[in-house]
Amino acid sequence: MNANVKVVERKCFIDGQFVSSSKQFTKINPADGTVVAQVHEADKAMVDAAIKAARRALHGPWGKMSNQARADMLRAIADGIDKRFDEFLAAEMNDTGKPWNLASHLDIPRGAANFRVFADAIRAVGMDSFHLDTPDGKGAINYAMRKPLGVVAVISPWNLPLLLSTWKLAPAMACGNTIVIKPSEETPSTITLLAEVMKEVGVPDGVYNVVHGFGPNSAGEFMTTHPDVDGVTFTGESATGAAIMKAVAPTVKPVSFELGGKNAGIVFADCDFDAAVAGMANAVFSNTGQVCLAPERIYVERPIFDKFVAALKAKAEGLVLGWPIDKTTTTGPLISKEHQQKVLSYYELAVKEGAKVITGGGVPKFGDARDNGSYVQPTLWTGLPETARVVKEEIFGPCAHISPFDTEEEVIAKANDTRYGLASTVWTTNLSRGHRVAQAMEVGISWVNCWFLRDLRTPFGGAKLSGIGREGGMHSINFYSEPTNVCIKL
Ligand code: NAD
Ligand code: 6OD
Repeated sequence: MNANVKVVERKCFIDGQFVSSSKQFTKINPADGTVVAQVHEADKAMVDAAIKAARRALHGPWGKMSNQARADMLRAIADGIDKRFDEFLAAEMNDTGKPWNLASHLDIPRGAANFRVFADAIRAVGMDSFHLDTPDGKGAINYAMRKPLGVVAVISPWNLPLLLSTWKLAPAMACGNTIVIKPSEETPSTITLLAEVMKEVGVPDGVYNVVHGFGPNSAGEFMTTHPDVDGVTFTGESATGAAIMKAVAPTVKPVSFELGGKNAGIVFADCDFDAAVAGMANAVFSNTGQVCLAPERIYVERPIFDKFVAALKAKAEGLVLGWPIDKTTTTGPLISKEHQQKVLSYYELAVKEGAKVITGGGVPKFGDARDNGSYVQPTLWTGLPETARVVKEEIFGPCAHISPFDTEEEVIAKANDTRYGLASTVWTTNLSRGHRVAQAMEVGISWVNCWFLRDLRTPFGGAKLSGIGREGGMHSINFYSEPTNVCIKL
């Protein structure tokens, strides 16, 4: 019932070659608990070799290539992903248990689109130029040029593996950097397949290196503490971001961090009700709730509260928890047994904290191999105070707590009463209120009457514990380049 039952080897990719390691770990398909891959874990020497290869490549043909030529190569990579679409799709589904519907419409197409967007962006960039008046009246001209940051370490999470890795790889490569990437230990496959594409389209050896492994005392830490890495771009948990910040401090590397969230969804009584219910159901349950942008806190204006809770409950109960390959499946498993245990611990905590369980709260029973997987029931609660841990902490599962509110001021204060600041989604047909509330959110991304609608040129990132810096369009180009000013006395 899986997309591909063969156990594959996922090797590291260093200086244009696939490299084995004597130390390996297994990757489990979370839909049924079967082994899908043997992954070669990079030791310290392999990480060092990858960083050295990246350093050499920086000064090779890649470093001398025009922006136009690099943009063409990025487009060729995008075409290469498209050509092997089914292979990428099967690999992503086997690693994550994502439903076919989601991976084929979001993860793999965005993997290719990220390269095309930054191929365009690098062709469109300009730089500052200033004329300076000088006492001799002759003046000076200043112009800034962009150089690559250098060797960039990319560390990515498991929830949208190809999408989120290429979201960083593409702009970094567009700017002429060389890469050492460590995908999550849970999702080694698509980033390894991408190495084959890089080779096929002629990306020079050493430009793209893949090291597999974990965080502490493994490839992640070896990369972040390495003195010859010039910048770290990371997506993952806020606590991991804090650990990486400490690790990079002695060598003063710039960081770009996209971290966790505890996002608010706000539904006003004047909303388009059906659109709001459908939109919020998608936002809460898509990718089994494993989206950093998902609203785990929903606030609904009191006059429509009961009706909204009933309608969202019906949506949750209409989800199809199935095999990833089945095209009718809407909801797959969580990424792992470990994550399933974490989410279930919050399901228990919610009850202990006094929640009313509107739907779900446990593990579904299938009577087949999916019972060995990591599924949980889509779950909704009401009745918790704002101080409850379930309302404060990121759960990263298919669940949300729903509270009523009475005034705009009240809901803005509640939505912002969190240490996170990633995203929000507001539902209203009142144009002024839409702007007002969206602007009042202390977040990096504020949606009105939509969620996860992306224009890849716009700034993306989080406030507070949700991140440092912004990526997207010029924001990415700015992070991945080192501007150098040239001043010429006339
Ligand atoms: P994670 O932080 O556990 O792991 C992310 C990556 O960091 C993995 O590759 C992991 O091996 C590595 N890592 C772990 N410890 C490390 C260390 N000490 N040094 C170096 N590398 C280390 O996150 P996850 O569980 O893979 O992903 C889920 C989290 O990511 C959630 O908190 C979610 O909100 C967040 N996320 C944020 C965004 C965003 O854009 N803001 C996007 C997706 C996911
Ligand atoms: O769409 C993107 O570019 C992006 N970074 C999405 C992040 C989703 C978090 O899970």
